[in-house]
Amino acid sequence: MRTGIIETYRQYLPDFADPAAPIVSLCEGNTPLIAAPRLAPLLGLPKNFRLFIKFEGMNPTGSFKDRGMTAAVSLAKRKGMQVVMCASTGNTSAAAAAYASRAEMKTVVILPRGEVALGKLSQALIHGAKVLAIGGNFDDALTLVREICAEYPIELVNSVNPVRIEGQKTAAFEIVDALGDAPDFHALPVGNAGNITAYWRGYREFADAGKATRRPRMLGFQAAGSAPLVLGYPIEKPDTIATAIRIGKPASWTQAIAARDDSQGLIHSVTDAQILDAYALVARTEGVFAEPACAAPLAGIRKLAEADYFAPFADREYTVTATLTGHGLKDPDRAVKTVTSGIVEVDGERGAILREIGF
Ligand code: AN7
Repeated sequence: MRTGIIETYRQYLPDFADPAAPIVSLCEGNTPLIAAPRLAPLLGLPKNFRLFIKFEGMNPTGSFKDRGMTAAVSLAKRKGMQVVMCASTGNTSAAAAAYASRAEMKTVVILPRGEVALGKLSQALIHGAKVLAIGGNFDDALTLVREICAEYPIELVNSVNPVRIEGQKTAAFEIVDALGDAPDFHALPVGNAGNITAYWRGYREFADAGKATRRPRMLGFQAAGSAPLVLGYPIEKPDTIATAIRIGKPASWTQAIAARDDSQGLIHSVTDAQILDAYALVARTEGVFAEPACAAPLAGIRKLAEADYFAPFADREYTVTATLTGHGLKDPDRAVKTVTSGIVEVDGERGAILREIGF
């Protein structure tokens, strides 16, 4: 039975050591680790590499944010807070609104106007959040949220709230539990950089606990028009079709660089065209529909493979895991726009249909 990440991993979550303290959960986590044997060679991975997709779109609100939000909202409730607030490119707002509703709390979300995928917006609205759309971008929204939460009794539930990272590290635990060890490489999209921070912590903790014999190289990928960690300076006007990761000043900058360097990994960028290619490819070859930002790590693996990055690792079988952070249904417009073959209008009779499908 699904119990949610806090109950499953309580012994590794010091904030939740007391089993009597109530938690707010939607049975998040326990997401599938899906083998991707058809996609792996198409991305150019060598034959001795196995690729797995950690599909975080299978969480209750359709993204990895639920892991952090069960933790953040549980603590806010325990503290007696009545309102939670976040800036968001969409997924954080959906998760905050869902968990806060369950906790009988109010949610205020600040979004970049016109830049949030419809699925995410619909979630925040149906859960009853107060949705405020500003003219600025995500970074501007986060600055406002930080200022307001510092002065008023409102719980900030962005990943600058440390318990969010604690919740999100459980995804790395699940991967180790599923594989029996840590992978050799872990690829994921990077926006505000909370998740790469969380995974690295999770992998380190499970290695320290003796649950894994190794720690993976962390491979982070940003969109080219929105790649401050790659360029080494903040971006004032980040731009990419992957709206989830359109972030120019990542809050967890230092931690992301530490994860990269301590793991002997890298943070690279991929173009929107490469992202869209990988987005369609994983859907067609493996049946996994993830939102565009999630394709960044797949596009990144392909780019690395083309540059022979994996070639030196030839002495044994290697495992790569890639987190696909959110569900494709979050952004259906993008899917419809991406597929140029589109819909064929046909007369509603056998002959016309058979002609169209070549029988
Ligand atoms: C699908 O919802 O920042 O590097 O406000 O929605 O931990 O920020 C979302 C980020 C990757 C980047 N994939 O993760 C928000 C928000 C998806 C995302 C990221 C996000 P971080």
